Amino acid sequence: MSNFTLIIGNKNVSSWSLRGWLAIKHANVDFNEILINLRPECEYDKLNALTPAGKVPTLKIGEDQFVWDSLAIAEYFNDISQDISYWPNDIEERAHARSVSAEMNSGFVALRSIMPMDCLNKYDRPEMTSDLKKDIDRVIEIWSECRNKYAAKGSFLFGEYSIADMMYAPVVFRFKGYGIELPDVIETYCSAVISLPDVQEWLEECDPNDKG
Ligand SMILES: N[C@@H](CCC(=O)N[C@@H](CS)C(=O)NCC(=O)O)C(=O)O
Repeated sequence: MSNFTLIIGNKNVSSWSLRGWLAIKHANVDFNEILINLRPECEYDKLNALTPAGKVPTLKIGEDQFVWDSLAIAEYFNDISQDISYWPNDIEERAHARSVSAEMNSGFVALRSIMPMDCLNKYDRPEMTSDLKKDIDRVIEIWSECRNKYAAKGSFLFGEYSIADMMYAPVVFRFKGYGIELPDVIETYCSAVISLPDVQEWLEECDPNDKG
């Protein structure tokens, strides 16, 4: 039996769960999953009984150690994974990757609330409020800058797949699900994320009846 249990929400709609799940998958470790239904009604009793912060994703290590918040989970697997890359090696690039990841983790409130992630279903383009437009423009700015700077190193934000891509993967599904028009360079980046084997495995386990 594995030492790791990842507690997550409904795969089709739980964007933070997707980030934490991509982080543990990248580590190539065995893990158990516990699914907590967040929709249509949140199973608060189960959520609060199983997680210290009442949030998914939460990683349980052994019987009594917990790591919560998707970025903390990703950092934990970075720390324990000797030969697997989670951040760029270069210090300046790593600082850049950490900055855009932290920006995702703490911001983009309009994008998150007006365009909830729903991996499998399609929705009409929402009304473009100034806050939503600001968030979408900022994501496009971040991704474009990264792709322009690091394209020679690979297909992802910092060339090689990193925590930054895990943090922004749910935004790829938001853009696709709500038909947001994107520059070609961003379309290409979105396709690279969707083609990742780990992302494809997540999609296979999504239930389209779980609605965002
Ligand atoms: N910043 C946190 C956010 C976690 C979060 O808000 N998760 C949502 C589900 S996607 C949740 O647990 N909601 C239940 C609640 O807030 O009661 C992370 O990165 O993990």
